[in-house]
Amino acid sequence: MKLLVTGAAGGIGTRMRQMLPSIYKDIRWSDIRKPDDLAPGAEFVAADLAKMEEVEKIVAGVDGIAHFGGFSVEGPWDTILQANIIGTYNLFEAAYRAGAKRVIFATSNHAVGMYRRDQKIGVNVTVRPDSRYGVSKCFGEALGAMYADKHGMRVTCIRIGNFADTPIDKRRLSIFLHPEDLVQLMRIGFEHPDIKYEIFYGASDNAAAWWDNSNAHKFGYRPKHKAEDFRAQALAAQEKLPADAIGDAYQGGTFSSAEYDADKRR
Ligand code: 15L
Repeated sequence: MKLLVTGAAGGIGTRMRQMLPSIYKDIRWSDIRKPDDLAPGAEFVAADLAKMEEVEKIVAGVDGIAHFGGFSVEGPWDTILQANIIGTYNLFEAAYRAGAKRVIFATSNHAVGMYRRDQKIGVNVTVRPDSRYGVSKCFGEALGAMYADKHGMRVTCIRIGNFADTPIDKRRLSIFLHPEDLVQLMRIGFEHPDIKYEIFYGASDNAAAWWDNSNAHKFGYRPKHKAEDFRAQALAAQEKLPADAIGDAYQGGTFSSAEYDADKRR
């Protein structure tokens, strides 16, 4: 199986460059610029996701794609439009034309960030994005559904919580995702014979979870890491953060409270 991983220079991509080569032997890495710490001999092809002709080059000959590329936080509309809307469209469309069989789309908790923290949600709820970034992730999930349902691509959307070695504050006790657990979810996306179109929450075994991740469990996901092991240090870090009435009420945290003016306008 030849794989393409986009976003190779980003936080997740950098960690994946350390972890995936022991599992998958033939990986092409891509990003807009070559990472300085690329392993000797690793295959790298640069591409601007907003340019279809460049995306066509990176997908050529691959069987599976993990799409971590794009803009990974809230940003101005044009940045989100180019990197995440046009970029994700180019990625799926080029993958389809090139005959790639499987795509793992790194979506985000911010696709559902306007659910309140006292709500437990599964993968069948209406999306409630908390930002333009979150909207772009909903767009990517919808695009994935279309390529799966109409064109038979096997698509796995992983709504990533917070990718880190430990949960860094109170909110992250609910959404922490250890790198090893992400790799486990990716292996399901690349290898499970029954994947057609699935959404999984990218979360470890978190006692304070806001998400019902039974769909991932149905496909064999057994996370090894637990946010609770770090509760004391996460709460100590939280003490140093400013209170945020809206951000602390909604799942998306500061993504939910930034630019929030609903109460003033109603
Ligand atoms: C995300 O989607 C971002 O890519 C990441 O930088 C974090 O902000 C994360 O969500 C989070 O919600 O903690």
